[in-house]
Amino acid sequence: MKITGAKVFVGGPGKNYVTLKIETDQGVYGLGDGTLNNRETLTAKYLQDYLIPCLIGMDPRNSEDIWQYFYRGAYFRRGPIAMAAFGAIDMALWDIKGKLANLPLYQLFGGKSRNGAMVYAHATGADLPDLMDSVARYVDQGYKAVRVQCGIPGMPTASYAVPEQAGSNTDYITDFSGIRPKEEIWDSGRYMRYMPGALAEIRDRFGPDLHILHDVHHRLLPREAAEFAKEVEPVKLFWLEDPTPAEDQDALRMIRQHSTVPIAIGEVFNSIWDCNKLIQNELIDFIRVAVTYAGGITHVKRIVDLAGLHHVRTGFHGAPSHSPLCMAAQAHLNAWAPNFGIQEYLVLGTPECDALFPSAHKMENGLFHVSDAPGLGVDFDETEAARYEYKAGSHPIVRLEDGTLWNY
Ligand code: GCO
Ligand code: MG
Repeated sequence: MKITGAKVFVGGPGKNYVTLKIETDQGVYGLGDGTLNNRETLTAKYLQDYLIPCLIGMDPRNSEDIWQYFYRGAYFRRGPIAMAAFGAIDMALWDIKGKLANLPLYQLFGGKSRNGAMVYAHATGADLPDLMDSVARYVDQGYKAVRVQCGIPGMPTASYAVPEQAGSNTDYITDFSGIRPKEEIWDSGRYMRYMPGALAEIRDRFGPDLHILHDVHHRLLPREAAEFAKEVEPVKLFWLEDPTPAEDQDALRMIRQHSTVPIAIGEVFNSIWDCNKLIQNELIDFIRVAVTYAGGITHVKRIVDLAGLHHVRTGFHGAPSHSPLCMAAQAHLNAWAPNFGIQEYLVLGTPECDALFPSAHKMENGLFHVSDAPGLGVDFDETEAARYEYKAGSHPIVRLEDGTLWNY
């Protein structure tokens, strides 16, 4: 069996999805997601110029060898662009494998370990009452877990992922449009004084059963994060996410020494080498890698297995930047993983997105149910794809009030 061709599409409804389609001499094709948020053309170029020419003629069933060929062959190892490109190929090869076996991917991993995978939604508010309304809307829809992000009084601009104005009813707020980044102003002091009380009020209002998550988005220093984590302990968060920028793996010790709040980290990681110490030293509770950014199913499954040895559960990244293909790859891992924790989930199911990526996967009452279609269980409509074109975007940058650059 041979790979005869591969095409890359960039574009989509409101997002520049990077979609790879690998074709074979047996008529079976595989699909993969290579969307690297706000740097989409780079993965596409890496695929087109360096990887696809080598793929032609390879046996698509040898997904492990192909992964090693590209990872070792790059010489300059890891990095988000290369790993997202390998991720797209790997996902497409697993899709082919599943279609050849006529089995959904979770069956190839070891079958189902649960009936449905718990997801969490994003509640946001310009202020606390606005946030409470947002949480209530998700609770009414049956969500069992909600991430809460709140505007901070006195902060000169809206902080991470919150709207400027109350009543906007949006579940995810970040305007990435344009090459020149938008700027936000951040003040850790105001945040640390306000947010623990806000979280306590949310717990009081919604009771003990709702799983409450919160994303610090890399904004605190390790000592500040330790203080914050200690203070929010009584709220019983499901997790506290990215309290510090996690490239300093040892910094997490400080937080652990002061608090038992569960820590989730890893959405910016792209290999097992970015999180092996965090996992082996049991400094985190949830690993947040995404199948696209971290080199595909082959590599992420290794991370999941390492995590399982150390009581670390999965909490895969699921921001809207991932296409339904990545979300499907994660859904199959979530159905199988003995150490599954939770899945971040933003409503992808707009009519435009469903038309571009038809699938029978479904979310109901806060649980994601993976379909039994062979492979990833998501298709791609090339005619629909022709409607979209690439639109440049950038992540915002963050400064302190005196102008010092900080972490988005
Ligand atoms: C999350 C993330 C996202 C990121 C975004 C960057 O927890 O979902 O923090 O909101 O900011 O994916 O590309
Ligand atoms: Mg996050």
